Amino acid sequence: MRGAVLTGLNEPLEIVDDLEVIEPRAGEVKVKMHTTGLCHSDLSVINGTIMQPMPCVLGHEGAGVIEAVGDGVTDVSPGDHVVLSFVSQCGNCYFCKRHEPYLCEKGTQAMATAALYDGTPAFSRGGKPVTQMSGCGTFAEYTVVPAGGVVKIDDSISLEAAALVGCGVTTGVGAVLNTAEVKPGSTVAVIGTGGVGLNVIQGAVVAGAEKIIAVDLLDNKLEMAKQFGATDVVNAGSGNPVAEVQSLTEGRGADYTFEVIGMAATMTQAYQMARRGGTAVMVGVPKMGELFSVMGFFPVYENKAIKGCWYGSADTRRDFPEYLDLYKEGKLKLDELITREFTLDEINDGFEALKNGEVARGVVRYD
Ligand code: PAD
Ligand code: ZN
Repeated sequence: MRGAVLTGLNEPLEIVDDLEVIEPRAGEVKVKMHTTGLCHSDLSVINGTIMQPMPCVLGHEGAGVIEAVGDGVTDVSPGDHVVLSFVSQCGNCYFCKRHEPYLCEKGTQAMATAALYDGTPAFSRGGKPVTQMSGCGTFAEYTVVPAGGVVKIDDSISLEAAALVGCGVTTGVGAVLNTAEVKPGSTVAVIGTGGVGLNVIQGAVVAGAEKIIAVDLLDNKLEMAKQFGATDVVNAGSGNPVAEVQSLTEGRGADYTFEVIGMAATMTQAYQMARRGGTAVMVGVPKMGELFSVMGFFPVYENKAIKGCWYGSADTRRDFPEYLDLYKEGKLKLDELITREFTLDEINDGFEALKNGEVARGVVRYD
């Protein structure tokens, strides 16, 4: 079958047609991929910001149809439409039992090793293992994942729109509703309004935020931000974005701020843009080893919280259907997030478009 494989850092993905995938074993499912989104985290694996063992089939945001299930799988059956979760839920570990399945021990191990629960990946080429990003590997026509790594969805929902729920939507909307628990009437500032940041903005609209300030370097992204609900925009390239957010909030700073880029400098800005008693949420994934600085005095004196946000603090079984209901009700814009569609052969062009800031989300369709 066909797939896109990363064979070396900063190399274009290699489009291959000799990729093999195992049949699902006990507790695993095989998915025929329909659509996959191109997320900045994939780009971060390509450039070494996020480490995954290579060769690796990238892709962690996708939707498709169950092709086969292994022994003991009862939640889904062949023909079911599913969204893949980039942290699978085992249901049994310390975190799953405490309703923090986004931290699932087995799911986290699968993510770190880019493999299934037994440590081996589903893919191979010429008899040699090929890993699967985040335990998913959605840049292939078929993938095999743990049963707790898929969530069944309503057949009537477009699989293109549903694919985005696998990462960008769940991370962005969840950062607002689950991680920060933004209160109605609040002021929110979002630094970085790409595929994930736009979902923070629309999450803030759902939460009833009154003022939503979008901060980005690109005017086209700030235009998109307005379409997704930003009430004010700040171009970070022209002036001091912290001062601009302060002046838009009577000098106080925002109640909640979100860093959605993954850079130390903007993490510090997110901290500084939050008001006393406010909350700064870190969503972007910085390069390992990068430090961000906040003077020790301030979180104390300002009674300010710094929160990390992994996968929108999601319970995918609860949140995927909820976000798709909001989409059906017209409260979440998913179709509008897809700026361009690419074929698998064009996937490297898709990443160029993401790098250049041309797209909110690009997607690859497999039909
Ligand atoms: P994206 O490339 O679509 O968006 C990033 C945006 O940041 C773009 O619009 C840029 O123009 C903008 N930007 C860049 N530099 C600056 C700056 N200095 N000031 C203001 N704006 C700037 O990426 P994305 O939305 O797909 O992903 C964003 C980050 O979120 C990235 O680090 C990704 O790895 C991370 C992510 N985290 C999780 C999680 O679970 N925490 C999940 C998914 C993605
Ligand atoms: Zn992602």
